[in-house]
Amino acid sequence: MKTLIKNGTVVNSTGTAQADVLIDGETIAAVLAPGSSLLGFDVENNVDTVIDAAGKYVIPGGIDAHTHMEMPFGGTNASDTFETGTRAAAWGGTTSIVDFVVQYAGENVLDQFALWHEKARDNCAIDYGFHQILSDVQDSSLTAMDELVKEGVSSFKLFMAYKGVFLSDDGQITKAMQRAAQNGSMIMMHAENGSVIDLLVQQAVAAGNTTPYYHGLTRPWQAEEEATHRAIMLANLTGAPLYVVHVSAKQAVAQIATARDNGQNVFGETCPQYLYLSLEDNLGAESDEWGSFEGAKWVCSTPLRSREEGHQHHMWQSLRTNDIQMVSTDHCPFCMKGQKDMGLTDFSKIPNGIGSVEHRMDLLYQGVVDGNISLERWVEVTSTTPARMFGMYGKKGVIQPGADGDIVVYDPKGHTSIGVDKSHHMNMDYSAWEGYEIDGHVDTVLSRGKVVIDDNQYLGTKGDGKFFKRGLSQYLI
Ligand code: DUC
Ligand code: ZN
Ligand code: ZN
Repeated sequence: MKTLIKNGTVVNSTGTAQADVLIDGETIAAVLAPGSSLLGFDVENNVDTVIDAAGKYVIPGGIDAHTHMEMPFGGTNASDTFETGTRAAAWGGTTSIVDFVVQYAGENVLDQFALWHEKARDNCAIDYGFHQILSDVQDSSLTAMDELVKEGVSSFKLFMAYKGVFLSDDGQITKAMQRAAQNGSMIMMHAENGSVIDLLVQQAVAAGNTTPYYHGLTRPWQAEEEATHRAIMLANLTGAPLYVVHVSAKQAVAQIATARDNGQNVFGETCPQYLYLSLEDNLGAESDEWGSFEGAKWVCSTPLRSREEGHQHHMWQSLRTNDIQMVSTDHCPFCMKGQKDMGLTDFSKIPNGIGSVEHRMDLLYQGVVDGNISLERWVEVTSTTPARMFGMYGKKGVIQPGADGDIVVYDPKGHTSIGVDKSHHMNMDYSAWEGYEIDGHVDTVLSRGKVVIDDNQYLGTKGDGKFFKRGLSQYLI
């Protein structure tokens, strides 16, 4: 099967050019000068399919490097399965995800890795890889880290919060970091001071402050800044590279920027919710059927931050200046009915998470329209950097010969209205992005050369997506 995408504007993170893209089977064969002829050979009349991308952007498929499909968490499971979540991702122009294998205390890391393969295999609409969560860091977990690197899992997430669920203490973190420094893998950190948060939560609930708004108030920016600083110091001590996930506080960004300025291998990720949404959303609206509990729709950790304090503006700026390197979603969806409502009388029982896997490319493109980032930076933070950060670049994250045919044809003159009755394919009974209007549209999506979305139709099949083995981060020397 040969496909030609002609007349489009090809946008890579390195620049933009008018070019035609030839895909042979699953792989990009050539990027051609417009007109589709190669050494006098007429390409257009020798392919099976021609996609006319005139007036549209042709970009590498999005890579969401932080998702939690069907994750057991908060007394329930994230509501998107690998099947529903990856299909929704495809709808939104994301052609790869990196999800997290979970190891809770006492569990065996390699057993969990096998279990997650079972969950994902033959179910995904797009390609997928895995990071590994470590909670207690047993001796067997350290040897498993070496094994997993060989299996293409080259990044390990640790938590400084969620005591009794995920939390690793500083000694355990240091041990895992020492191993990462030896085997070249990346340490990913959920950086919030869990003990402080647990105390503030207990005090709030005891005082009768039980609405979702208190979720944000009991996870203050100081708890994020302190943990970010501590993680950076432990990484400095051990020599491990550090990737701080879901950064939401401007003070945490400053810690990351300082470490980078000092030459340390420290990287920061933010998410669309920290660019657009705010703590005030956790107040909910009395006009909503859920009243103030509506605020539960936006309960996630790290929490949304106060708009008055300017975190959102600062986060866009940090993306522009590369103090923050990339944008993932932390896609961890829960329905209001039967899941979020477990915390109706106590915010601490609301499962933490927001679903955005479908909308990340659009929401970040709106940042281009609004003048917050350039077109090339859009591609960089949503595709190229995730590919390089997590050892996929060359096959993913770029339109060049030899890369996988993961391509999105994006229409800057199109429009996307987000909401449960509009564009919404995630398995959730609400949208955290209800009412958002995007000045652009995902027209066509190819996953390894196969058209999976076209003209507002899903044309793929579950199982199209394959597991990919990742190499070490391409940001490290
Ligand atoms: N934060 C969330 O909001 N959900 C899943 C885990 C996490 O760290
Ligand atoms: Zn986290
Ligand atoms: Zn997460």
